[in-house]
Amino acid sequence: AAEKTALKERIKRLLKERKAVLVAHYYVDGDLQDLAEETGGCVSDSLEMARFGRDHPAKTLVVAGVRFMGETAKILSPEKRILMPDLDATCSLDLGCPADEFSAFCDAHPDRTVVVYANTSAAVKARADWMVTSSIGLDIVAHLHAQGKKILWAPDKHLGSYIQKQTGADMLLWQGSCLVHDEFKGIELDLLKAEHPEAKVLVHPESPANVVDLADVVGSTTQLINAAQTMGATTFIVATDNGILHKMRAAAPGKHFIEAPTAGNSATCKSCAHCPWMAMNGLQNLADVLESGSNEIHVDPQVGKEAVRAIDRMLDFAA
Ligand code: CIZ
Ligand code: SF4
Repeated sequence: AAEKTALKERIKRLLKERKAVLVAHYYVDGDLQDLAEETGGCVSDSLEMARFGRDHPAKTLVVAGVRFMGETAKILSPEKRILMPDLDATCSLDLGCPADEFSAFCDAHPDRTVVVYANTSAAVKARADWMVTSSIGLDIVAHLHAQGKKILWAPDKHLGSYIQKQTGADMLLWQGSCLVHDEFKGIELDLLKAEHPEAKVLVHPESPANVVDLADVVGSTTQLINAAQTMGATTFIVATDNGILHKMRAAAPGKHFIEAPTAGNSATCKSCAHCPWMAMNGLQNLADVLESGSNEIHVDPQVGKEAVRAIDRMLDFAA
């Protein structure tokens, strides 16, 4: 504990010395989320992290999250230095959608409007017409559908089919998935609900359809935290990365949160419902990159220029 406190103090000192600001995702270790808040940075979803970083005067951003979040920050703030605690922290959605294969898929369907999820590489975003996050994807697809557009969607198949069902849009889906959310199980969740009939079920739409079907609220991380805070219920079953419970408990003190069941259990699965790449962010490697200035994120400027169009379209739509 003393060691932890010392590390936190060192990070606070280094952030000041380096004139850097820390932005952290809801899925990273609670200590990092607290540090981001205590030091004037932000804890949020992938989009808000990038937007906060862009609008903050600091010349150096430290992104505690996964690689696509660092890249999106760089795309929105090409003049800033973006550092990450571990450059190997990636995402199964990003890994499962390599830019060359994706580009060939788009070439094969030139009549479709290309909509990609935030959880993709800069090169994939550069090939897209629109980038969306889980909080606004549904509205944007509904808007495009109303204009008679046919959609090519990538990479998350569960989020894609959820949006397809809700909007009735013609969507061709890339078959990617999140290795955390894909593990949530509908039958087990139904049993757990029966044990807690008073509980409300909060589900992130990267989860399989039979899990989404049992939800009281389907939404992005920010939307699920808001639901926990504002809904009258006192017990919630949560189907998303369990890193989010840190913020939910702080936002809704006195309420009770239960993790939704996954394929494994705590005896067989060390990282059930927790992203192994988010877990690569820690106090030690955060302090180290601040000290050394290493682990900088680079995005090819031309790729960044192309990718920013898809992101700005979404931001303009949201405004
Ligand atoms: O699952 C993720 O990685 C999410 C929800 C990212 C985000 O948009 O904040
Ligand atoms: Fe990717 Fe899933 Fe990890 Fe989010 S939780 S970074 S979607 S693998």
